Amino acid sequence: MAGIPGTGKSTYLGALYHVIESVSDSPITLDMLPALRDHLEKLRTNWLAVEPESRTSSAGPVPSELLVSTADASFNLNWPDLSGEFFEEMVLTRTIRPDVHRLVMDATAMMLFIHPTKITSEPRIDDIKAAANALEEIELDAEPQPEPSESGDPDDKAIDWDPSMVPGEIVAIELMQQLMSIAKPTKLNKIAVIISAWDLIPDNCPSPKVYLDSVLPLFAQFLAANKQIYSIEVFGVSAHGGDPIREKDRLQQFVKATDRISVVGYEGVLLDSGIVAPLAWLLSKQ
Ligand SMILES: Nc1nc2c(ncn2[C@@H]2O[C@H](COP(=O)(O)OP(=O)(O)OP(=O)(O)O)[C@@H](O)[C@H]2O)c(=O)[nH]1
Ligand SMILES: [Mg+2]
Repeated sequence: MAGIPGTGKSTYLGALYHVIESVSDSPITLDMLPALRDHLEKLRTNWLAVEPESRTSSAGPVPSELLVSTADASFNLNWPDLSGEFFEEMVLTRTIRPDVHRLVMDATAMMLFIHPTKITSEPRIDDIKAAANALEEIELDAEPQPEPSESGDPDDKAIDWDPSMVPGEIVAIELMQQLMSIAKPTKLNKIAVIISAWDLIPDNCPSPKVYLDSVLPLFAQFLAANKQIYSIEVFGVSAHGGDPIREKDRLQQFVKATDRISVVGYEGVLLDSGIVAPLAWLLSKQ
């Protein structure tokens, strides 16, 4: 699982662990309780209680190994929970920790997480041009104004560029590009893009396809270009089923916690297999 901080990686893992461990008719089930499972149990407990997850420690990858079965095969998944800070560091400083580098190099499949609130809508070049033209017309009509003084007024100062100002869409592309350049092309085959907190997406955006085309068009083009090399699928995932702070009471009232999960495919179709759908696709032969 890759994604900058707060993109929903740990919440997804907590809900997934609960489903594969305890839902008997799940399309993917856990074969054996993992030897190291304290972290997974904590994630599951928080998810069941609708507690927002705290940031995953940046001390190092939190290991977890999941022995799972689908209808026709068994898999041993090396699935560490990784702090988003590792990925943020990759984008901002172009450096990667050796242990994370090794994990990416050996990855056969990947989930890339994007959280809607981490995407700031940036003005397009067309919008800036239109605004500049409108401003020019106003200035031509207006009385001549004195040149702005070099008074030291902070409003007059240009803001220095800082890597943290990079828009969310560019961060997602840059991160994916770096991960693809590190991963062994002979190993990495499938990439699931997860738009997390899908419950936050307004109703007028019916599918991840529409969301990508309207909010992340450059990222959508980047995915389309890379579909010649990798098998890529996009999912909208609501692991909590709503805002874990504002809607906590409503979410806690579900008799079956798994009923609050909803997962949609690229075209917006609600997927019956729910939280396991992205993993089931990654493990499938198609
Ligand atoms: N509305 C809503 N919020 C969600 C959902 N899933 C996760 N969140 C929120 O998204 C935020 C980030 O979730 P985490 O799972 O901690 O994200 P992370 O990617 O593991 O973050 P790091 O550990 O810092 O890398 C938290 O405030 C969650 O409560 C969801 O389905 N709906
Ligand atoms: Mg986390």
